[in-house]
Amino acid sequence: MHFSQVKILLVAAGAVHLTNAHTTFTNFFVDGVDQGDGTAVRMSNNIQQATYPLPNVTTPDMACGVNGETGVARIASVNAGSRLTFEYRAVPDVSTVSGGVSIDPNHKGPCAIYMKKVTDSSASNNAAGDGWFKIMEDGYDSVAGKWCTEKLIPNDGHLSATVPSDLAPGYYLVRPELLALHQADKTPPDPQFYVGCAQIFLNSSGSATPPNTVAIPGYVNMSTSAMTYDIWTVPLKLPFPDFGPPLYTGSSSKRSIEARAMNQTIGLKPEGCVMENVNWCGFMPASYTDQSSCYQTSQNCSVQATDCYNAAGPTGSKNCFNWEDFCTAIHDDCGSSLSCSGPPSISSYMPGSLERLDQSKVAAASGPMPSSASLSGSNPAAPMQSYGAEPASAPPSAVIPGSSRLTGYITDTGSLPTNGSIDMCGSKGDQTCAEELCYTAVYPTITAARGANHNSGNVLEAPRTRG
Ligand SMILES: [Cu+2]
Repeated sequence: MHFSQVKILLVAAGAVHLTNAHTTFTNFFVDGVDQGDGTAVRMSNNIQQATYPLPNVTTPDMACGVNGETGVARIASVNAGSRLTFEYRAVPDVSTVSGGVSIDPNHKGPCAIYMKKVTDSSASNNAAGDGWFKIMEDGYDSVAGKWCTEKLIPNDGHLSATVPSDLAPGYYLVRPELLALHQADKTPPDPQFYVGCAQIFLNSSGSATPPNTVAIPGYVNMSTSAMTYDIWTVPLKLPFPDFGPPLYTGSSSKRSIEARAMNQTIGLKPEGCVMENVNWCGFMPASYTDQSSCYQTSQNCSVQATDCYNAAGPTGSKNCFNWEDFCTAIHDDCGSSLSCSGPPSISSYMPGSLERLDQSKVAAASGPMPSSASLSGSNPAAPMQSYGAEPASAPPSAVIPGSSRLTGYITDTGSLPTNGSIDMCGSKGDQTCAEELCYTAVYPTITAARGANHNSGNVLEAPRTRG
């Protein structure tokens, strides 16, 4: 099967998704600045089922979703009082669809955002249990006649909250929650939760510890009236029976002078990280001055590409393609001359800069907000430590067609070359290229290419077990 055919199937699969679109939390913005797809996000690593609702309301996965007890490497830096915006997508890898939707319109129900203070938000096994407090909730808007989930659809899947400005500094998990109630009136009732977690470090001069926390799971069970609420009754029985702890919005006048100063030491963008995809970082391969060292550099680059694809997950491998193109340039360099030197500049291989939200639009489109303190517009000094390397003038993120990639290595996904030295050395007329070096340099890239295809390849529609 050729890539062009794969691409068509991908598009078709995306179209199928649109009619029965589940959803998942894929990325978040800090004061309107996108932190990157999957970056500092705990989400399911099951590419086929990442958008599925949780199977019941008492599973430990209610805390941070499937695989939610597994910490990821990165932690976003957030200032107290910042606006956090969480993006939900029906198709997590936006490079496989155009004009993707956030959630099926029949998935009507409330939203909320919770936080939990932890010792290290990148550590594993700290999500389920006590300590969760609520900083945002939105149920049914009787003026607009819309559920919170319905507001996500025209709002690019975005759910926002302001971080209470008096919270103590430190590491937190932040948990957006959607509850779809379209099956809650059925027998048996089937309330469907969509949750995930963002890993953050909160810079704050506050010292508050919210008094009302709950355990997740445990804060709801099937006796909780909202779990069986009938959204199809006309007229609706209002008010909607909210659940969970009371909202904590803090108070800007409650700052303590005894607050401990605390700086983020974990989860920062590593020194020397020149390209990112999800929580993977690419590091500049060693410089080279001759062909032998060039192939070593090429191999290092390809191994990193493989790591990138393997770490990609449901949001896809977009930037891994960029990295692989960079590796291809290095490899071409090795074969082009007996006195090669490099690596070449990476600048023309960099992905486009990450999205910035129009904060005034975000505020206008969002539901009730716990605080108006942060609505005064975008903050150009927003935490950009994660993405400082990217030029501000770069074009917006481009969708990278998988079909145009990797053709230098393989043109048919159904066959792997048995000899890694084919073409890559021979076609360069490079008589001195040692086959062994060439093989090890090329082979990881081919592996990576196949990984890329798998990672973005929701070609087979996964069976839907729940509506
Ligand atoms: Cu669904």
